[in-house]
Amino acid sequence: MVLKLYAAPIARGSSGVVAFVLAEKQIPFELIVVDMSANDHKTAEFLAMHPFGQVPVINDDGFILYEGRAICRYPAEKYADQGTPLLPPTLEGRALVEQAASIEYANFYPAIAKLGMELVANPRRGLPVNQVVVTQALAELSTTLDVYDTILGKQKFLAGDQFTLADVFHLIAAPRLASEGVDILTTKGPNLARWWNEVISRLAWVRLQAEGIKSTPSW
Ligand SMILES: N[C@@H](CCC(=O)N[C@@H](CS)C(=O)NCC(=O)O)C(=O)O
Repeated sequence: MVLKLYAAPIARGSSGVVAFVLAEKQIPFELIVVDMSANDHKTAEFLAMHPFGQVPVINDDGFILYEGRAICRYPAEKYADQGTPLLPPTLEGRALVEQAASIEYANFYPAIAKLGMELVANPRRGLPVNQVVVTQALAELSTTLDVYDTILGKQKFLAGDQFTLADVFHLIAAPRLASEGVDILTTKGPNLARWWNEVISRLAWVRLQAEGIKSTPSW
C-alpha cells in the first residue's frame, strides 16, 4: 500500500521537509490534504492518528507516525539504499548527524521560531511586532550561526561532508523567514552562505517550492 502523507499542500514547515525527504528518497506517496481552515486536523478521526491535532502525519501500511523530524528519520532508515542517502552508513557518522540535529532543535529552531512568530505570523494576524523579542532572537541566532560558519569552514555540511537529515531539518522554518527579508543565513558568513545556498538549491526543494506537495510528484 502506498504511503499516505496527511498535510496541507503547501511545502512549508514540517510538512515541507517530510515531502522533501520523500522526494529525495524517491518514495511514492498519496497526499491526503488536511483542510486546516475547516479544522480537519481536530476531528476525532484525525486526533486518533495525531493526539496533538497537527500535520504532518504519515500512514505507512498501518504504521502511523507524527512529528516532522521523526517522520523524516523513518524513510531515511527504512529506505537507506534508495534515492539520496540522508544518513551515513557508520554508527559514528549517524551519531554526528544526531549531534548536529540536536543543535538544530535546541539552538537554531527556537530562535527561528521566535522570529517567524514576530515577523511573519503576528503581522499576518494584525498583531504588533515585539522588537525586544526580535532583537533577542536575532542575537541568539547570530551566536549559533557564527559557530556554524566555523564548522562549515572545515566541512561541507553540518554533520560532515555528506548532505544529511541534520541539514534537511534547517528547512523547516528558515526559508519562510528569508522570504520575509530576514537574510541572516546568507549574510552572516561565507561558509554559512555557501552551505545554505546549497541546501535550498536541492532540486527536490526547488520543485516543491514551485509545485507544492502533490500526490504524484514530478521526480
Ligand atoms: N512539531 C511539529 C509541528 C507541527 C505543526 O506545527 N504543524 C502545524 C502546521 S505547520 C499545525 O498542524 N498547526 C495546527 C495546530 O497546531 O493546531 C512537527 O514538526 O510536526
